[in-house]
Amino acid sequence: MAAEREGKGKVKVYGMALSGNVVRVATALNEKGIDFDIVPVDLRTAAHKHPDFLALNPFGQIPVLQDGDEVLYESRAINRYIATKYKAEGADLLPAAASTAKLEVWLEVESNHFYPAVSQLVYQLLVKPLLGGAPDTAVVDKQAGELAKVLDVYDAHLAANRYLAGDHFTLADVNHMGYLFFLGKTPKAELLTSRPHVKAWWDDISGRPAWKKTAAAIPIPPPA
Ligand SMILES: N[C@@H](CCC(=O)N[C@@H](CS)C(=O)NCC(=O)O)C(=O)O
Repeated sequence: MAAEREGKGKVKVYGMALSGNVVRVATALNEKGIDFDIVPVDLRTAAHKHPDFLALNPFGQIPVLQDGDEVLYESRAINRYIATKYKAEGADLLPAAASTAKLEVWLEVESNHFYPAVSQLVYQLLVKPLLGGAPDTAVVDKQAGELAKVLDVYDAHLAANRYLAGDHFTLADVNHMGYLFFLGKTPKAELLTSRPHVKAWWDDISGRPAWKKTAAAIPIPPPA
């Protein structure tokens, strides 16, 4: 454990392991080998709108990270904090040898292109049925079409790059993993498996021991 962490208590992640944004943070913490507890915040009971939780995140969204005196929201900012503060722990997610330019571009691509399409698809196909609802087929078709176009770009990029930032696994890969996992659990999993370079990338990064630990804590069966 990092020397800086001594005496500060265990890291806490407020949220639910069924949230892709919470899994994003869990992925980074496990890559760093940082022990943490998930403090349950159940969206189904609107716990994220309770005053106690709004005191941690006034936007009323999960995840929130508590690391000693530091209380942070916004999963991508949290992951940048983890990668920077604990640079020397576990996997270096911001390695000097990686292309900084590609790293920054693909962090933005995740947030602006991948996430908007995949999160809506996962919500319709996985979360809504778990909550007892039915997917809206018009939304599913539209978002599947959007995601297909986005993943075509990934496939071309990954044909020439082992990881998103080039030869090295980085924060850019980490930030995708939760939603790639959830996509793989939907009837639209072929969006992931039918693109050879995207599939090879996912097979590679999902084979990492830290990811296996992250996936094992998600309360749906791991990918076949
Ligand atoms: N930009 C935020 C998004 C967080 C987010 O959308 N969390 C969802 C769960 S996956 C949530 O709390 N939804 C409830 C709400 O928005 O009221 C982040 O990356 O942390």
